Amino acid sequence: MKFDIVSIFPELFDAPLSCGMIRVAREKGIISVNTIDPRAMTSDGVIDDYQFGGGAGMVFKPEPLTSALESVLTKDSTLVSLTPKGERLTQKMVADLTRHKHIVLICGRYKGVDERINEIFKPMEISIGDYVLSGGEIAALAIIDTITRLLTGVLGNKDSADSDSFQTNLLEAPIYTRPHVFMKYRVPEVLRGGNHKQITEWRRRKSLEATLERRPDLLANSVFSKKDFEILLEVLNG
Ligand code: 6GU
Repeated sequence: MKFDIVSIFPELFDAPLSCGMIRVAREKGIISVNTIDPRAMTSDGVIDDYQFGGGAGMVFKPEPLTSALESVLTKDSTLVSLTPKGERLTQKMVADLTRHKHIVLICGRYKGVDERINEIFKPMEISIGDYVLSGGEIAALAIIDTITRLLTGVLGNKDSADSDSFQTNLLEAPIYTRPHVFMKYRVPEVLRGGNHKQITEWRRRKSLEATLERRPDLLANSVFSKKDFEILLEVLNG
């Protein structure tokens, strides 16, 4: 998977792309990441201007972005523009994006990019949530991170992606490691008993409880067994 990031702050990506799983994926050649600075595509260094019609906030000029995009786009590219106006990113979208070969990420700044960039290049417009970032860079990193950890050979254990919250539309059960008593707080006995059927049931119950309590909206897209319904009813009835 190849990523090209179009951003006026290429240095912002140095540390995040040099740590942990992303670093390993780059070292193994599973992903490659390149940045393109639209400012370097100008003769005067100017990449923003006032908006037609008036109003607060500057607009990302179309020419430097177009030059940057034309320098990286091929027929195999998928173009993504990071904007709070975009479709909100979900794990399903991330899973779909793993099938693409080359993803070009446009990091908007200021009030946004000149609309003609959307008209000409027709990018997928993606937002990472209902809040406003000062630019698309952190969102681009979220996309690179979420895609990369799903690519084969990145996670040590394939199961750890399969059991993720949102892959199953349920939040995960609590997890513990040694020591089994810490500041008088004990690990639930069932997890130490070695009965795998009981452990699976306990985790399922905890998942259902947590999801019902914190993210009931997710339950609309979860798949339930008859036993799950019994557990949910029990929880609802206190
Ligand atoms: Cl993709 N960009 C900006 N600027 N703010 C956001 C966002 C993107 N997603 C959520 N907030």
